[in-house]
Amino acid sequence: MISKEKIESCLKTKILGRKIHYYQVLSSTNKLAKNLALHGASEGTLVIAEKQTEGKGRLNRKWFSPNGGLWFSIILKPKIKTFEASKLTFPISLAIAETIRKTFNLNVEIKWPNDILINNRKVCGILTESVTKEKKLKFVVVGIGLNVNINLKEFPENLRCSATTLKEELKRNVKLEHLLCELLFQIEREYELFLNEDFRKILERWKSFASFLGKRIKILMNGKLYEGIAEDVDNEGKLVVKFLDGTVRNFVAGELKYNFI
Ligand code: BT5
Repeated sequence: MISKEKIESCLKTKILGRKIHYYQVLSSTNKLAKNLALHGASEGTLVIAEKQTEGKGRLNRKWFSPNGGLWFSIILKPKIKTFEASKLTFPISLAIAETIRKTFNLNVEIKWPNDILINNRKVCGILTESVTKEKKLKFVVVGIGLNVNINLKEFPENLRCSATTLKEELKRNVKLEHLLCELLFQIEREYELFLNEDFRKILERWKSFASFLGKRIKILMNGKLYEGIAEDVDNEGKLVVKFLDGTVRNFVAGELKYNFI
């Protein structure tokens, strides 16, 4: 069980998690966080659930969220242009990857745009949802799903080959509250840098986790499959792909695959 008191006592942040909404069971932390933000919840508000019954991925996909994981959402209110909100996944995924590497000494990778992988298997997903009013960015809900103390055999069969958990990798359980506090601390740090610093500097560090760069990749976008070399991620966060005929295209979104045979 996650203890709200334990979270409060290990928090080192200034704004993230200073207001906590804790639930044993919730449909989706992102859904509730969005609702709270629409009703005026402050920046940094954290929604966390032990278990989600309708955990959401991107494009209405489902996120498997049983007991033992960290399923949480944070409300952010960055003073940035609406089109820049999609860049937020970069400081967030960088903070998560850095925390996992530093805390557990695990070899972690980031797969564009928003997956955290260990040994080529997904351990964490991020869902960023922006709400705008009259074209202005009102708030962003960042939802993070991290597989922690879960055995792989509890996963639905179709995910067992593509997913992993920290417990599977470390062969032990991890203290959820401590890990959450560390994650929030790093996320806040990277978020502040994102607001005050050149995005390119964050991207540079992000790229050190991006082992797909330079590799042969396939990318599925709007039902169409493209194949080429992942050349770079540009300063807008778009994936630059060089096709076999030499032409280059920048992708805003899509499903990336690499390390295939
Ligand atoms: C994501 O979507 O990776 C974003 C996941 C965000 C989940 C968090 S949990 C807290 C917050 N509240 C929510 O309701 N959501 C957020 P996407 O890139 O679309 O990946 C979804 C795909 O990952 C699914 O279609 C499955 O193939 C796979 N998947 C589902 N559950 C998984 C899990 N627990 N671990 C690894 N892979 C999973």
